[in-house]
Amino acid sequence: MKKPKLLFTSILFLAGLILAGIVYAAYQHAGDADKDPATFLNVYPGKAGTKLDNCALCHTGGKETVNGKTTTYGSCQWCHKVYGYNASGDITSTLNDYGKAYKAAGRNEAALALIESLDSDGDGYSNIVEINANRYPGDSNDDPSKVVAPFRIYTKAQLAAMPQHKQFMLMNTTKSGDYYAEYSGVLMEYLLKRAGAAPDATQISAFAPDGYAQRHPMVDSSDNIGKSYAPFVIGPYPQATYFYNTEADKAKTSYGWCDYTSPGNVGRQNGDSILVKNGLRLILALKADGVDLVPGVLGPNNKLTEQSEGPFRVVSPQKVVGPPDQASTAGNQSVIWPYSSANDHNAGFATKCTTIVRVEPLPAGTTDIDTMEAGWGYIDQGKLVIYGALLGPQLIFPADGDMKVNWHPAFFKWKHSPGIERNAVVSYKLEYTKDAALKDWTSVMVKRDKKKPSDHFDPMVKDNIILTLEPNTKYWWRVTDLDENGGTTVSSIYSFTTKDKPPKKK
Ligand SMILES: [Ca+2]
Ligand SMILES: [Ca+2]
Ligand SMILES: [Ca+2]
Repeated sequence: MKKPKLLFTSILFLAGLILAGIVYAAYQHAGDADKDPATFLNVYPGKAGTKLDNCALCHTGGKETVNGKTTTYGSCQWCHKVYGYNASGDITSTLNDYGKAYKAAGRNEAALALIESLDSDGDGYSNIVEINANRYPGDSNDDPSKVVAPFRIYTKAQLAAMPQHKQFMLMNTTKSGDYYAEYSGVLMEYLLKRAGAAPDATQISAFAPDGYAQRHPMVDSSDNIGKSYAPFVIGPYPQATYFYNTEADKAKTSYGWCDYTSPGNVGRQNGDSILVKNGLRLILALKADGVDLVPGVLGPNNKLTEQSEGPFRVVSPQKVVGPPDQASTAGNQSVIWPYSSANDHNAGFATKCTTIVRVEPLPAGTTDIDTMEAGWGYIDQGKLVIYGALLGPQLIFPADGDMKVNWHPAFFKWKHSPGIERNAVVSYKLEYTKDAALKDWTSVMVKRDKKKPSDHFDPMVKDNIILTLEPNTKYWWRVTDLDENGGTTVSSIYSFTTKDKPPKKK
């Protein structure tokens, strides 16, 4: 699919703020919110599809503490909380310092030029320097000195080769119509482990190229309910009950709201328990009812067409088990299962056309990948990016803090990142420095030598390298890998000190 020119313009910015529904609200919006991203792209056409072409350019995330637990929200969710789906809140309170400067300068193309020389977020880099470097001018934690966070890329074939989990389940929407289906794919918990997600990661966010984003805490908690609820990654959801009623059945009544045509419905009766091997889980679905998910296609109104949700969709079961409820927009609510905002509309948390999974928090000194990389092209190519808190190569020798290390020759050894097969590494970059400020690195590229796969000194076989250093000197070192899909991760930084020169023999 070709990316429509104005796609991001019309969808990403302030996505979903204006509409009344929760389900897929981020896929659609209207009115004033379209104006500002168009203005930005008129002045900076080269920024279309970059990470700056997003709500986060002008809007901030936020934190909320409830019962002593602080939850952090991305810019989309924060706007939803503060501004509300009915636009009743104060939108200006969600603006970051760049957004405020733009508003104060007149909120037009001239305003953007006027504020170029300012350093709105006070991080030491002017707005235009940050924009040129694809760094957020309204986020002091993002600046041109940051490097792109570690990432892995998975192809559909690789995902399909992982253990597949099947679950027959209800997809309860707010207003689009409900259905039962058997979704199958990779457990998100398993996928993150395979990608080498850091053990201290707290949550992930799933992104679609139209700007829809949904966060998922790694573990559930008792206060993960109500307005701030988000489906969790690790462990099973409650066993579900099958709800059937002829009144709800689209095939039986003119005002029915649930599609019971999936083959998995056959033989089930109202009130039956739905048994799922290994339990209902948060999955990255590849198939529904055994058929590959239809890759995302935008309709004429810039919304995903009804049936397109693939090639990958994060699918979240209900945490609060309940029946399919009537659409919120239906006039007739005198039905067996009327709409209730208290019901778990799990389909609304299930990110259609997921191309990016961010593992949070981002490691210190890193910044978001550029979303253009993982945009609509990734839908067409069937690729998924996982980035953020991923473990890189594991350094072995010299160990951190080692003293009296041989320098002539110096021997380095490491192990491939736990997020990758050893033979999927294309090259390593080993860097070392004497600079305690960790700025002036010397790098050595280490490539697989296919002609000499058994060479003792081939670091692709041994994951090691031998260099000559200086005596009695403190060094720092790190290793960055590059995998066959173009993904890259970096190790921790270790330090060591070389031994003295031996005394001269007489
Ligand atoms: Ca700045
Ligand atoms: Ca900045
Ligand atoms: Ca419903």
